[in-house]
Amino acid sequence: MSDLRVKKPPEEAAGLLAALSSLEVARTMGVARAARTLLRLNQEGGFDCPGCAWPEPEAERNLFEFCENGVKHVADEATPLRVDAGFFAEHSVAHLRARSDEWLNARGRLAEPMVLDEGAEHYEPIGWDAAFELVASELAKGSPDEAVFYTSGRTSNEAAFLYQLFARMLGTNNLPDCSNMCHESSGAALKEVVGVGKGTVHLDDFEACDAIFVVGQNPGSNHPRMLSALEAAARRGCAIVAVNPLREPGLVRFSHPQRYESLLSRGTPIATLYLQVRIGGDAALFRGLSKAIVEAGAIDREFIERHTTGFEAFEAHARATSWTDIERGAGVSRAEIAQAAAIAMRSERTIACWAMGLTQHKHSVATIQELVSFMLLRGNVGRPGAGLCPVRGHSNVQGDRTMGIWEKMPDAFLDRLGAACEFEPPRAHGYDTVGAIEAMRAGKVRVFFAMGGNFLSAAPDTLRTAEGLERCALTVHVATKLNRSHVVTGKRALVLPCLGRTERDVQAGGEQFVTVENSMGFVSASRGRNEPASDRLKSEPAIVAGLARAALGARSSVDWESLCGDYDRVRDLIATVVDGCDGYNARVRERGGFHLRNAARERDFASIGGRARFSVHELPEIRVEPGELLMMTIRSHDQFNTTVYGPSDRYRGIEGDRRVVFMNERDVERLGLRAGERVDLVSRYGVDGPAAGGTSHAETIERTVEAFAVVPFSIPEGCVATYFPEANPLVPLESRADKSRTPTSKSVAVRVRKRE
Ligand SMILES: Nc1nc2c(c(=O)[nH]1)N[C@H]1C(S)=C(S)[C@@H](COP(=O)(O)OP(=O)(O)OC[C@H]3O[C@@H](n4cnc5c(=O)[nH]c(N)nc54)[C@H](O)[C@@H]3O)O[C@H]1N2
Ligand SMILES: Nc1nc2c(c(=O)[nH]1)N[C@H]1C(S)=C(S)[C@@H](COP(=O)(O)OP(=O)(O)OC[C@H]3O[C@@H](n4cnc5c(=O)[nH]c(N)nc54)[C@H](O)[C@@H]3O)O[C@H]1N2
Ligand SMILES: [Mo]
Repeated sequence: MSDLRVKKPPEEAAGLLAALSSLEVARTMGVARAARTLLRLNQEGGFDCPGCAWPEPEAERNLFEFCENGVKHVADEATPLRVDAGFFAEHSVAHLRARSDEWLNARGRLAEPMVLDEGAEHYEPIGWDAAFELVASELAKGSPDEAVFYTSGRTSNEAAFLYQLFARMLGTNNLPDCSNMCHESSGAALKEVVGVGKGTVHLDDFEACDAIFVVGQNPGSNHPRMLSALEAAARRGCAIVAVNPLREPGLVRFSHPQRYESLLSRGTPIATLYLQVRIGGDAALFRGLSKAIVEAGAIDREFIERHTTGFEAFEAHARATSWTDIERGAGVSRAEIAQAAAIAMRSERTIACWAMGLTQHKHSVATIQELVSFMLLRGNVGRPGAGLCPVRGHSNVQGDRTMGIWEKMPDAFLDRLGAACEFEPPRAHGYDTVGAIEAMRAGKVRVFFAMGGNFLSAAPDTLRTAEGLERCALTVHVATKLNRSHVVTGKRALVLPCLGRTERDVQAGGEQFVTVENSMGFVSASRGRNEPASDRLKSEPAIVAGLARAALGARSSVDWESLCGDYDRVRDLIATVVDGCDGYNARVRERGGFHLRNAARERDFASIGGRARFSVHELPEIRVEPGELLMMTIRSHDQFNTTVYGPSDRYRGIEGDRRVVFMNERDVERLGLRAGERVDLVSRYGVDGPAAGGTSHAETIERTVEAFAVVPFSIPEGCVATYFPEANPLVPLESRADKSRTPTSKSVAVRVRKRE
């Protein structure tokens, strides 16, 4: 039946196992090809890792500037297998739908453009021009706002810029992206209180800090190269505080997989202090830390007076919050909070890092602002060795935003775009991800177009999102690998295969490179050298250009052909439109790239009236009904978002099966369950109800996933964890974060139902 094996989680991350595991992946690519490819990974003149957005060192790069998981992402793209017309002739769409995400991905690289006609059972080959004509004719049947243009975060700056230009020339701001499900809460929170929606630290700040808070993040699996920075910091005595409901081995101990001595030793302890908060307990925790700091008078008064506003109200509010409320909300004791506060007060320079554990809750924006207030108290913004560090996910998700992929870009950007390209951009805000799904469900979307990604599996509420996609007249996916979104389609569908990061991109003007921006605002070039997976692939910029020519025709004053013939011309246009990008072409060619200016990093808060803001929030009431547990959906070590490489989660001791639910032992016992028992998980959510649970509403929808195995784990009582995307059918479309509208994938109220 099941191959599930549960082992004791290892005591440390990386080390010998990681080194061996990445070699195994390289073997599947062929050793020579693997070696050639990997030697160019994250090197100057090479390509940017298609995995996460953690930066490469600017000064000295190692010969091997990549991690075990980066190798997997590269190998996944550089696979020798192909999905071509023959494959689709053999497998009907119905047959493909019945296969797992893992199986679909493992078939290989998409090799030629394919079309699924209305009523057809198989995809069939189609020429590029016919494909562009098909999209153009469908677009022409409706208003521009009946089209949606989604972006995933692997898209280069050049492709992203052209793509948003095309959408806006067509007449819509319907530009949802994966960021809507990811760090949207960070952007929304930071913009309000420090004026810039991005992080304020650079990599070298990690060499100068005294304390690092790693909150709601699992770098061992998702940003493995960050562990090198944490390890180096730990070795020189920097204190590291981990805040996470799960005890993640990567935050406990790490041995560097590329250092010989650490292959033999037990590795470096990482977390000085590990606070196992309850899910959503971070706001209360940071309030507690702030309370301890103001009560001790350990604040940076000069910074507060010169650079901030709202301190008095915040201070009074923090003092007035009772320790009982803080302890209950956070799920950690006052004594533990005092230990963390002592670390914060001893530290002159503190960095706070965070990821999805903070962003995917109903109260995420307020929680991140609570964290910012804690940082402002001691002047930890805009000073060397200190700062705010939202750690981005996809390798270019931050760059895509900078280039204008957003449903609500500010008018200043639209003004410059319109002036440079001689048109009047639409001003009404477009759909974000959740808004797009609602519009599809309401029959308001004719064409859904995705530049990368796997919308169906990434989005919340899988079944209801599928119903939305199926109501579209045409769904189009520009992709490298086959995924579920290609087989749950509109009335007609196109799959358009594109070049990957690792591949040579030759256009009319010769060989091209693209640019990307990492999590720390550093922009650099990426140049693939591998032979393209097939001679029928186009680059993403060429696909946008082809589509724009077909759909806009004489309406567009932009010379698309010339732009995509030489990406330098796209970059010249970027330089005139995008803030901070003047001299773009020259600057990406100098010394490996350049940092975009971040005003908050310079303590310039002019955009929000000259001062950073302390904010006052009520602590969230995290309500679950009796009998409900709060569920977070997380990534395993062996996946990249919806791309599942295998059924293993080595650091958490899971092998052979991903349909598991991690539970506290006392909950297992209380509910009369046994380890390994299969249960169904049910979420019930009233439309307009509270994020966590709530069954008191008129219209309640019950959602179920079946046969998840119970795994007792080190997690607070009342909290459970499952894997994304298997548990996405449980995430209610209507449950989203205040202000950022991010689906609350880390707090879903569920019930455990025994199986007969
Ligand atoms: N190998 C690999 N690398 C990746 C990805 C991948 O799938 N695979 N995905 C990329 C992308 S797009 C992203 S956004 C990042 C994601 O990187 P992460 O944010 O690290 O990813 P998640 O697995 O979603 O993990 C969130 C962590 O938050 C914790 N958590 C959950 N709820 C709470 C909470 O309420 N409070 C606190 N303090 N912690 C909580 C979980 O226990 C878990 O450790 O990684 C990127 N890098
Ligand atoms: N329940 C739950 N849901 C979540 C999350 C969660 O933690 N829990 N996390 C959310 C987050 S943080 C994110 S970022 C989203 C991710 O959402 P997406 O970005 O939509 O999903 P990915 O799985 O990253 O997309 C993978 C697909 O991208 C395509 N691809 C890969 N490389 C390229 C390329 O170079 N070009 C093109 N055109 N296509 C390419 C491949 O076909 C592959 O199948 O999911 C979100 N959904
Ligand atoms: Mo993400």
